[in-house]
Amino acid sequence: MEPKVYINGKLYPKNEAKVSVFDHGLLYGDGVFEGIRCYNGVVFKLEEHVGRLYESAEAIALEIMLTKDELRNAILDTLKANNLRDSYIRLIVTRGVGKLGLDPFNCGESQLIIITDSIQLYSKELYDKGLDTIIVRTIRNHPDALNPTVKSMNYLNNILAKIECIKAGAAEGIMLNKDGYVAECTGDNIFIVKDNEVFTPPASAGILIGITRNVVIELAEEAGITVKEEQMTPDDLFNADECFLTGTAAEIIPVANIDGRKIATGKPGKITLLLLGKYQELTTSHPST
Ligand code: PXG
Repeated sequence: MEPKVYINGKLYPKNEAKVSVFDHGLLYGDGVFEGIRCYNGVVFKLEEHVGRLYESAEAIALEIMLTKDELRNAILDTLKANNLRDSYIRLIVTRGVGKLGLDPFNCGESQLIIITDSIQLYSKELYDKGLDTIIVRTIRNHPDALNPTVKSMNYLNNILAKIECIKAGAAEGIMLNKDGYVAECTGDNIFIVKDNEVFTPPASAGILIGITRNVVIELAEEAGITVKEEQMTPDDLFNADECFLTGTAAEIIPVANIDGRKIATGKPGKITLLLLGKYQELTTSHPST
């Protein structure tokens, strides 16, 4: 069966799922998006992802033509039409079809696209071994210029960082903010463990507040582990006992080394593995519907 893509209330076969070249999403990267996982027929953290999509849209003065309820139903219907129980769901809301020129208010209605597919950011082997990473020179967007809490279609900052790390042969790039503090990776949040406490950069470091990040903080606290949101420097990373990354697609993945420097033994650490186990319990323990 050919995959079907939802565009503005209709399902199209994958090859016929197209948007106009005059859509400001394409012309100017003017839009917002979300990435969500469905595990065994249950959409993981659906409320949170839908909530963040509406907040991102609000931040760029973009109206989503559906209510949150209608959007949730559209997601579930698209999964059903594709007969999927395990999937990566990509929501995209573009500014809509307009004229050349920046003015977003000459565009028609915003366009809503729902793609249900799969995504694998890192190979299975890397989950056991940990990632080779580098600190990239591309500075994370200044939060006062383009707020990284908005999950916008403007990902050039992250793509430039990704190009840098791929050219250097690394699996992921760690981005610093304009003050030299650690922000996040190109598409994942970052955590370290030091003396049995968990640390992650705060919102003020200029990061996307990852939904996986929030789940991991909760899981750690439930396990009696102290979590601190604190500014951290590259030295804090090099001196960490453990380091791992989080994201909807990546889930939790250990970091083996940064700029060629091993994190402790270079093997996934015990708190990383504990949290990974708890995360997997959460994503597999849902009753199937
Ligand atoms: N930081 C950035 C910059 C991200 O884009 C995360 C952190 C993790 O957030 P969540 O909420 O997923 O825990 C992201 C996640 C895609 C895609 O193509 C999306 C992301 C990353 C990589 C690919 O849908 N966003």
